[in-house]
Amino acid sequence: MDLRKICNLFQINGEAIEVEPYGNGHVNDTYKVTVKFGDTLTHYLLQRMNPYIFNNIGQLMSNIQNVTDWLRDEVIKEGGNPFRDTLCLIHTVNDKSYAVVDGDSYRMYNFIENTVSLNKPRTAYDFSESSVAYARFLKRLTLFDASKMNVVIPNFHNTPRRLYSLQLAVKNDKLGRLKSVKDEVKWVAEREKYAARITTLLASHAIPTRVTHNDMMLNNILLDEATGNGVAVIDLDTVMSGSLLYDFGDAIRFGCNTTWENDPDPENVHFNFGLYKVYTKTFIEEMADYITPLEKKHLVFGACLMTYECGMRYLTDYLNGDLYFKTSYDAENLIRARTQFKLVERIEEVNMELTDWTYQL
Ligand code: ADP
Ligand code: GN1
Ligand code: MG
Repeated sequence: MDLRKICNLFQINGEAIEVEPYGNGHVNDTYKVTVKFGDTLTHYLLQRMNPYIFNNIGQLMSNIQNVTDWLRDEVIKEGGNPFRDTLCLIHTVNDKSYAVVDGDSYRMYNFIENTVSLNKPRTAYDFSESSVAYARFLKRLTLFDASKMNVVIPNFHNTPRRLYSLQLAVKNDKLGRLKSVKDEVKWVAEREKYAARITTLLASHAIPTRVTHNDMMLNNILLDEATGNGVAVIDLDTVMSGSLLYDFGDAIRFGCNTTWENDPDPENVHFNFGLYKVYTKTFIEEMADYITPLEKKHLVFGACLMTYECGMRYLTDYLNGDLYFKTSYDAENLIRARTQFKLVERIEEVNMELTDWTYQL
């Protein structure tokens, strides 16, 4: 169906005249929509949700509705702009939070203008502002009742379960790809001791379970295009209960890698210590009244674990036939896994120094 017709199912003010693919997420199909009303052009953001990943769209959208409503109220209380500082769902003309067309589910958001979603920080300030925006997001959700949330992707950051999924993919070897990844599988097994460390801390209540984002990469934060100031946290599909170590870890995994996730030469992967320091200093300042000493002690480990887990997920998907992550060529998931594993090694090299530095903040 013509995507413009889908847009017209939503409460947009005018007629959709242009729909163009937008952004470079790995999961949903995202479009920037231009709507005309008289001489006025307005933009919206349309997304087709990934049906392979999200198999209960009703539950997913109930989460997004609850979280965006809550964030809007918090932004208003702070005197902010609820149409810029957070995502707002645009309902359908039948007042539903999403539309189903030919079996596909679509949602629409306000388009947050004059912002950028970056795969690499342009400056250290960008990265520091992404830390401010994330800390603000966490603080706004402190009193949000996590029991209202549906578990949209069970065991999302349950690393022992991720390890089990990899072992299953190895056992099944559906596409006969195992022979080319024997070294990587061995590498993962050698670090098995990492897997349960955070889940154990959470289960024993040694660290708090919080409402977290669970996909806190730099490109899921919109920064003001001109000033670099943090504007809004986006991509709320995975907001669920978790540990801030997962979010912090993902932010560092993504932002402190000196090369691209799909760089075919893992030797290009280095850990950017300078950016780590900038992000962490800001985060700890912003979270001073919230973060516990044990969380602080495990921040570097969080980065190591999230990188280990993400590499494992790419490797699993490679063995399963690239069903989860969008890929543009055959070996892309394997290449991504290799860059993640190299980054783990780089973090391991500076782990002690980094942990001491962080804990002294
Ligand atoms: P995915 O889950 O596929 O990563 P995202 O929700 O992160 O999808 O959206 C993909 C991209 O679209 C983002 O990286 C960002 O560039 C852009 N984007 C998403 N929501 C908005 C918005 N409300 N306003 C402006 N740009 C947005
Ligand atoms: C996916 O949707 P996107 O591109 O923000 C994935 C994350 C991974 C990331 C790796 C729902 O994030 O968990 O860390 O790719 N999101 C989901 O690049 O699985
Ligand atoms: Mg995204």
